[in-house]
Amino acid sequence: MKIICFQSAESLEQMAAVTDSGEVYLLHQKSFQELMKEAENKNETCLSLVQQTIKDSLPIEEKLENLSLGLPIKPDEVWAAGVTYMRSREARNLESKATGESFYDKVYEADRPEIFLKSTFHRTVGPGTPVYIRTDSKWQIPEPELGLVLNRTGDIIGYTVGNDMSSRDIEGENPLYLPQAKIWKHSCSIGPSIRLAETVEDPYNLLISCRIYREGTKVFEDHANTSQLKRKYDELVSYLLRDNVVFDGTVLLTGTCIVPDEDFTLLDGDVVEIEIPGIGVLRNPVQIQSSIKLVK
Ligand code: DO4
Ligand code: MG
Repeated sequence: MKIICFQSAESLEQMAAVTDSGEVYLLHQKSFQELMKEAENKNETCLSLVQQTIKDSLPIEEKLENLSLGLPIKPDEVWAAGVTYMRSREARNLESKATGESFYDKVYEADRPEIFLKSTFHRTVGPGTPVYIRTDSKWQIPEPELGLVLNRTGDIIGYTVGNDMSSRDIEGENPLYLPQAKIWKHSCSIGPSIRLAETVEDPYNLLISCRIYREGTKVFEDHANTSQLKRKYDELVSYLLRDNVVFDGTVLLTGTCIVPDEDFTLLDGDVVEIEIPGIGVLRNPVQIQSSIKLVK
């Protein structure tokens, strides 16, 4: 069972549930957080609440592929874990020109994972909306990641697809620049759906694919599997919760295992597709936000 949010004919945001056979049922809740709250108040899971809601109703006639999907959740905060896959460790060492044991080597092996604030609702986009590349970076990539949708006590309520847009030259110059290498307007994309956790058979066996198109030609493609993750999801969540305040609907991205080769950078006009079967394809055009003026 997946939860989506689409734009109705009246241009209103409409929440809906999508069954495994692809039927779409309208939900009365206005947001994913409202669904979580209602389930909690009724002492039920989101899945059982949705199943009861749709059991006596009919699916809509429109097909899922014809709906204009938006952000399935408006998270107050998106957090991200880093260097949770060997591929990420190698890529960070390369971009920072590390010699000897680096901070990246250390954090990959350490008990405490790297966890950082990635985005807020106003910086986050859903499928179809452009992700932006920075005007002051020459080396930028998408980071395809599995996202955990959490409640305020850290339970994993669902899974989504995330794009942790990143600037490799800014982070490579100095790791203290991490917030600038990670956070800017439209630097985070999530969606197209949230798959409810109970309906995911094995979250440690999810295929993640990434494709990048330039002028209609595929210029990059790679795949990874969450089985390659160095850590457990509960472990990442437990560090996020430590001495912190976490909101219902917080998204925690779990790190990337796909990094394009060093001669690749995103360009204005590219299209990024990130796919996790069972959740969907997160597709975003890439844009340089030329209206942003650099402060000299
Ligand atoms: O250390 C920087 C961030 C790494 C990251 O975002 C990732 O591994 O996905
Ligand atoms: Mg990342």
